[in-house]
Amino acid sequence: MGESYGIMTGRSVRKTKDPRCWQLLSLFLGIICLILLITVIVLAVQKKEKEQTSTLYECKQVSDQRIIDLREPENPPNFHDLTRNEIARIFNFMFAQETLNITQPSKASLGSNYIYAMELILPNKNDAFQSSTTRKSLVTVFEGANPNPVVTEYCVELKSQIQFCGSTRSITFSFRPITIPEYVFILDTVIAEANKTVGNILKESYHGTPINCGKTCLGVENVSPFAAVIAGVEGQNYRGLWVPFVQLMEPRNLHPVDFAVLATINGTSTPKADTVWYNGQLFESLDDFKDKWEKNQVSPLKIDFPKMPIHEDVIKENYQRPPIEVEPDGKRYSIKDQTVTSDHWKFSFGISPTHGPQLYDIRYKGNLIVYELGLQEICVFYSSSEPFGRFANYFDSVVMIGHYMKTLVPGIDCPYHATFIDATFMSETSNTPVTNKKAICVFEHNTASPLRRHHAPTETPSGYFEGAPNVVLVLRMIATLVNYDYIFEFIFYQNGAMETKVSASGIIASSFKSAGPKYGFQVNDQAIGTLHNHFFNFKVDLDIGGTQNSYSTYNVEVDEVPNAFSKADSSSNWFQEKIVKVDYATEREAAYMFNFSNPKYHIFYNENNLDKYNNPKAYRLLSKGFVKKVLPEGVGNEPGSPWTRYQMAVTKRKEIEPHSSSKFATYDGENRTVNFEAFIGEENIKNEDLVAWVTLGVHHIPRTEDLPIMPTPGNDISFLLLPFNYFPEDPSVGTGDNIRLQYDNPSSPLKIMAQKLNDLTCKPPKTYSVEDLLKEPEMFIDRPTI
Ligand SMILES: [Cu+2]
Repeated sequence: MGESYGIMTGRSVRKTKDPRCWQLLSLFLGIICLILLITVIVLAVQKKEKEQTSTLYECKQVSDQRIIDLREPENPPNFHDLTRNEIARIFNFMFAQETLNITQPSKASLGSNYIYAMELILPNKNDAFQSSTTRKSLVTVFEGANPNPVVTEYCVELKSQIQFCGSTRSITFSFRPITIPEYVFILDTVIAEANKTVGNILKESYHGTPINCGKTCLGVENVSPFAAVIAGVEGQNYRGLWVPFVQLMEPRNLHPVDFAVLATINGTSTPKADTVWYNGQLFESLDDFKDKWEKNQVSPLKIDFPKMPIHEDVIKENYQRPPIEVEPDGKRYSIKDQTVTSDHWKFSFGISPTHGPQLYDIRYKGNLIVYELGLQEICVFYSSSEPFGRFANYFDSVVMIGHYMKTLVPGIDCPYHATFIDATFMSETSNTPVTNKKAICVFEHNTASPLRRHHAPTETPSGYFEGAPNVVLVLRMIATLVNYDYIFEFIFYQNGAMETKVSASGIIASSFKSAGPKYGFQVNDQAIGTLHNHFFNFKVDLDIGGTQNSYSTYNVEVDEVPNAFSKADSSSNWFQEKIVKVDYATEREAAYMFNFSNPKYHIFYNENNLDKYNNPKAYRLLSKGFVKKVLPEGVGNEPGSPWTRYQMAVTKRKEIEPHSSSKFATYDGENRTVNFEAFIGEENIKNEDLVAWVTLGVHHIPRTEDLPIMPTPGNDISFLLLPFNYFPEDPSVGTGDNIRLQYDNPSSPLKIMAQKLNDLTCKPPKTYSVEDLLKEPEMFIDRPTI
């Protein structure tokens, strides 16, 4: 039974097993089919993707002639900034001079001898194009440890055996620019004394204290230098600094509290808290303020501590990214040894620690146009009813403009595809060279508007359209000078024109609202944005058709001619315009003050360099930033910037007049280190090597929309250098970016004449600058030190 059962069972099992087996087999085959199907789909998708990606290849550098080599050269060319190696050599050399008794930066104080700055000395122009010129550096040393403290400037020659060159120059100690050890010393002293003497008054008035303050702190911002000549104490080795207090809440500049202390230093003495200002009242000292407060002789001021501003969140959930630019065939320029070369332009660039951006040897298609083009100074004079706003007359070289060319953020400051270049300089706070990463950027930019275009369907024999996109080459750097950010850019157009442009952004300065409507509009609960001006001076050493240049203007004047064609009155006159060429013989004649009544073109040319029609082959200087200075000449700090008196001055180039301003301009009112007015003499300027000193400016009445951070539209000024009868026709007419559509005759098909149509069929290369931003974000903003 068991067996039969077994058999039966077996059979019955076999019988009952068979359908399961088929089921399993079907399932197995089904799975196999499914896997095969999936495999076929995956392969098909992959094939399709492969087909797609095979057409979307990565954009590649087409020309192997382009080189981007950002390494510091071992033997730098003449215009190259001091290299790390050179700065290190100068440090070693200076520290080895035992008689100079130079202190290490970490131990430097006002009373010690320490190196403040190192700057490249440009070779004489006659020697500049020789490769064997010895490089030189100006080394500024503050000699506070000397019995008679002084600032000394040394010339150091960077031969294989480094040595001093030429004579030294001594500058009155009190003329020195603002230095970090001194600045920290002053602020620490003022803050400590104010906290000790009137800390309780400050707490009662402003709901904050300068020390041990938690989240309600008072600090200082926008100090105003106060020179001996303004204080009426000339010859006393005096330096003053108005130190206004603010509530430390973003943006601190816009939380003034109408309390300031005038700190003074005589020689190398300890800073002293001098005059005090509180709520419109002046006091002789902090003690005087305290006494009068306790005697109820002070009108108290109550200001709530501000809250952190919250800006409305305007980012949508389905936010779409803005357009970006790509270089479909790679970079169309090279950079090596701080020299940029494109198909049209070649120039060298650098950063002067004192003066900021500098360009040299600017050539268009091999023609030298400008030997040297550089910022000289930035002046900003404020107006207010309170002393620290009133005396806020800034000469920005006082803080060394070049040192504040900070890291540029890709996608904001420069496009992602830009080439970013480091800047190296010597800092008073370090005995090794300091590098500001990505301080300069170079890029090509398609402005997306025509460089030229014309639509001519009725032209004989062939109707045509012709045009070219306006693609420019740009070099840019941005200086953050305390509250302001100045964007400097040099724009090179394909048609031989170049533009020097400054745009302003950053945070406006302010006075407490009681400063009154005469000086500005109230922009938040406690501040008025104070009226001020911005002036920029540029040196432009033009060499148009050689160094021997002349300056003329083509004035546009009224032309009254007879109208013999009038049937009514044949003796009547017709009025139109005419060109009157005016030549300028001397520097004084050429000092230009803008006048709307006399429109004119400013022309630089070589009198012996004429075209076949006898036109001088010239360049025209066109300013889009001439501004009238309204302050009177010769009073206050005005004589420190005589270049603001002229929209342009043209002088004979002299090696002894390298700059229109100096880092001593803030405090040297007693005896100017650079006297620009003296540059403008009776010297002949016909057939001479000429320099145009160009002043751009704006008057700024702040508005609420300048908060929280000033937008750039409307805050940009520039000047252009434009070829004017220099070339026989637009020299960019043959540019590869040109497009011409043409019918050879009325019945022929339309021809498209273009090098390459710019439809993007390749995948843009990954922009390394984005990767930097993600990998090393701290490169782009200094970590707070406190
Ligand atoms: Cu401004």
